Amino acid sequence: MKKPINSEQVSIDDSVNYLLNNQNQLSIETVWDRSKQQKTRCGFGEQGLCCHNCYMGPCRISPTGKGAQKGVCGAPAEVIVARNFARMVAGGASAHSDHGREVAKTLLLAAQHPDSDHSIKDSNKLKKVASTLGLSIQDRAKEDIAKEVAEILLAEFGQQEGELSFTKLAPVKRQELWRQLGVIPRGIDREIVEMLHRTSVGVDQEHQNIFLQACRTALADGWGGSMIATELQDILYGTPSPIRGEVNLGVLSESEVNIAVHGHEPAFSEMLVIASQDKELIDLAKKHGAAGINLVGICCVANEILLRHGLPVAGNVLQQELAIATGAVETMLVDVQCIMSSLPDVSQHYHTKVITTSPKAKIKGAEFLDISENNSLETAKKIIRDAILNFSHRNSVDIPKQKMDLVAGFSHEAINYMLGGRFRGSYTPLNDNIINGRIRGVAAVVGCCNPKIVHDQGHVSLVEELIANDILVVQTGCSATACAKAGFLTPESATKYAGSGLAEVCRAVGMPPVLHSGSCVDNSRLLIALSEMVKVGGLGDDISDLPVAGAAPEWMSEKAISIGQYFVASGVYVVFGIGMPVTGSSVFSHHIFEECEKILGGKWDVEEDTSQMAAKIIDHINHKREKLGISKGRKRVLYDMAMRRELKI
Ligand code: NFS
Repeated sequence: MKKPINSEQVSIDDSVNYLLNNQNQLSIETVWDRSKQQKTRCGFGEQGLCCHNCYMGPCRISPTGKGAQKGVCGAPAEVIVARNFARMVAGGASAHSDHGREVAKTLLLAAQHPDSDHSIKDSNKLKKVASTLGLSIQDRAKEDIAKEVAEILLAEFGQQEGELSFTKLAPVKRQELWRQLGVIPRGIDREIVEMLHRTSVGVDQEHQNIFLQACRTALADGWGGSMIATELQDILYGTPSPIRGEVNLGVLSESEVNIAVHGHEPAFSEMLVIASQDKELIDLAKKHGAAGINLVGICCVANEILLRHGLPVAGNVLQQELAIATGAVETMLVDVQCIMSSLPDVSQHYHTKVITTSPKAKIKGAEFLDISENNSLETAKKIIRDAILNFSHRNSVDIPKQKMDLVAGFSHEAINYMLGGRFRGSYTPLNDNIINGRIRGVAAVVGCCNPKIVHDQGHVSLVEELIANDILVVQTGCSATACAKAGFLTPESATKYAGSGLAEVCRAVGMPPVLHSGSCVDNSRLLIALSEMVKVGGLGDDISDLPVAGAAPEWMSEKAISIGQYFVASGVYVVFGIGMPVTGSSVFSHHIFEECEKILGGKWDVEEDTSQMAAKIIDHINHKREKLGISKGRKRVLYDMAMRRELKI
């Protein structure tokens, strides 16, 4: 049943509600206004039944069975739905992977030009990645190793045959299954191109076969493009470890020059971090009446600079326009992905300058600044200088007071270290606590926000219920930001919100019950963590044996579909909120919601009600525990409305 959207309440975050009330008076259009203007969504599109892959159409299939049941080419509903779904996977995989490609190019630059602005920060991680690739590391300069690592991984984008190197990190049984099914990815670009080819008119016409290539494409993302992005970013900028930070629009400063970075690629943000600490620039800011320079982040790039530098996060994807509407942002820098075309329009009402730094993403009304790789630090300094000069152009400033403390930085290395200590770092204590039942299981709650439902509520209410049921939650992306704002990402929240078993473990280790592992490409960290859990032993011999699940309660992006698909193909039960554009075909829905579990050990599910979603995850985890023989009769604690605290941020 569809939940009604409360027109009064668009968010559980009071900073959002506060600014929306204010900006309404200024008649600024936001994502919620535009969402409302769309009125009822196209039912064919919502269920995946519209095909515009050729111009004999667009064709649409009647879900009631009364109208056309085939496209002009003869494609039935399940083929049309499968093709549309697979193209979303390809779109998402391309976004993460093109990001990964840029990181690999930056690593190559850092290796070949140690005097450039980019350098190798984490030699240990470099050696680890090099050994995964089978390279000898003895007596070699780090630049030499990095050059070879970058060249090998860059070649994997265009590789035609073979297997992507990082797939070796998966449990052996999983690799064998992938080989047997013919879904082990050969080359990253190759799988995406083949997916697009096979879903163009008149090619692959069997929904199961389309789904398998969608698995291979998604695996090329999770164990390829995204993992390359994550691993090489760690080499260049440091592997995250627990770090304190602050979140929500209240991190914007009334007295300082505010510069917001928004998007996904951390290369240039890292330059801004260095530049923002430049004494000359801080002095210049003071000369112009500001108390200092405040660099904040929005969306996934915020998670990158939070995890590595503890810099504040101003908000998640639906808060990008509102950051400008505070009147306190001198400059907003955007690169790629999740950036709304409306930002320059909103900025017209204020003094904010919107600058796009990627030649791949020009935006009408935004200034485009070409960041040449060789002088990016100088460019970063220039941007900050301009922002300082813009400080005096502020009109009225209205920053909501909401902000919250958090601890982030739980890379899989950090989890290893935290649980097992420096000398015997391992996942054994986590597995032990799952086996002894203190921790019931692990859930990854990730993904976007979507104005179709109350902002942040899906993430927060789901996670609240999961941790109350002793499920350790790992998070990335906008979902992590939502839960951070709700206060779940502090060690103290274990006592407040977690069930007694999980709370006990968290208190012993000093960790929150909700672990922030980074941006969306960092979901690849979770794949490695799951593989480590299998390798440690005691919980089966494949990812599909683990008592774990994945969820994206407020998803909207193609990237989320690709992430979901690579988790399913890796053996995980994945449940999405809002709805999924596959429900128009009962045949394809049955395949991905039921049948595929027999093939892959993982499957998709969709559930709009977050309490039901929590119930499904808990039931699934209990079922896996039973199969492992570690259930000890644990039942789900029903979490009724009386037990639920008022969900407010
Ligand atoms: Ni990922 Fe969604 Fe975007 Fe990041 Fe946020 S919307 S799928 S979380 S910022 S990519």
